[in-house]
Amino acid sequence: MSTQITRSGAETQLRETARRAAEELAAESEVPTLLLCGKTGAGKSSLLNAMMGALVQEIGVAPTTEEPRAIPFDDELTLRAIDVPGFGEADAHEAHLETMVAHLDQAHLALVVVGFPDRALDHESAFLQALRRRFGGPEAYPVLLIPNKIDLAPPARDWDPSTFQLDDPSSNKARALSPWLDHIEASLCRVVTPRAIVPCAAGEGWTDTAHQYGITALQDAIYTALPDAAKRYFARLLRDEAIRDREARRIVLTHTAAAAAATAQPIPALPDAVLIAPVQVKMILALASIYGADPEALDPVKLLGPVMASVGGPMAFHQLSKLVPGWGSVLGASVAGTITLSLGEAYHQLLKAGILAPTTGQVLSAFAEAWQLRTSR
Ligand SMILES: Nc1nc2c(ncn2[C@@H]2O[C@H](COP(=O)(O)OP(=O)(O)OP(=O)(O)O)[C@@H](O)[C@H]2O)c(=O)[nH]1
Ligand SMILES: [Mg+2]
Repeated sequence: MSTQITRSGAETQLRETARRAAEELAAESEVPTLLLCGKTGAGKSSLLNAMMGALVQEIGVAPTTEEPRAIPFDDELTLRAIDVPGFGEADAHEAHLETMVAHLDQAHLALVVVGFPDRALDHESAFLQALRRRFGGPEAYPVLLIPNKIDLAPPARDWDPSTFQLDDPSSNKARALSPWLDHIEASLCRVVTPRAIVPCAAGEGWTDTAHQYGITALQDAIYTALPDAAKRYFARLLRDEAIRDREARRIVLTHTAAAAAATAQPIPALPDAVLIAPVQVKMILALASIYGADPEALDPVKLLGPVMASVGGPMAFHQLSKLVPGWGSVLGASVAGTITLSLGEAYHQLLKAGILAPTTGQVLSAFAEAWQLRTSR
């Protein structure tokens, strides 16, 4: 076997590895889908808009269709929200309940929204009972409970979300909310254990950020409750730095574990760097996609060339191997893991800085920094 890999041969191989990784990523990815549940006027559409920071659903408009609708987000990306109009309307409740439960399979989680000061929760409770019957145990299906419109608790005029604290006993509003929140919990949590209870104020419109409360906590709770397959897409969609950081960390750790596993049993005659390269390629493409880069449209040589010693050139190889003893031959699981971890952290920092196609020099210095931080601990 020739050890002399030509540069163009390496590029072709890298493109092929990247193409396969992009295909795998696309196949593993799911569009986040939320089932919205709650009476008309509870603020379902308002919460969705506040969370997305955009008008994705009309507010305060009487439902025009009895069919559940999936709501696209923008031309390129979609957040699917299944909104079943007519929840809790006396004459049609049974039929709606069935429709909603039938749609739970298509959704990743259900949001149950209750608007202050609603205390009549029989329909919400019936929905959760039906959900529980359909899926078994009290925690079998992810549910988020959203007490909304907390700004309306008396004194309604006294609303400053930047200083408001739900557990402040000296706040009249917090004292007025407490029995209402307890009532929601007592009525609904004994049916299903929600993944989180997130008190919110959606404001009077999605641009009314000065009066919103709990929206970041809502984004966070949804991210946490989504299955892994939908998390990356959600992080890309939200454009929220904290959630993107969380997702980047998740991606880097998952691939670090995969790289360590790939090298745990050395395969004779195959340098470990060859074994972990596909894992690293996939990790970097996944990271790039959080920041809006489409893995299929990226030029993998530009993005990944700098880390692949054979493509990045002898200089890159030399500098990397100075940092990483044994690079290119046998690495061992912990070194392979640390290389992958450092590489992931390096690319994450570059992507955060808006660098989608870094130069060899940029990757090397970001990698060196991450590597030194990791190995000096
Ligand atoms: N003060 C206040 N008003 C809110 C809040 N959330 C929603 N609203 C208002 O309540 C009304 C109903 O909100 P929507 O978001 O349309 O309620 P919905 O649950 O989507 O209602 P349907 O689509 O009819 O099922 C609108 O006038 C909103 O501006 C909130 O947190 N505080
Ligand atoms: Mg609505």
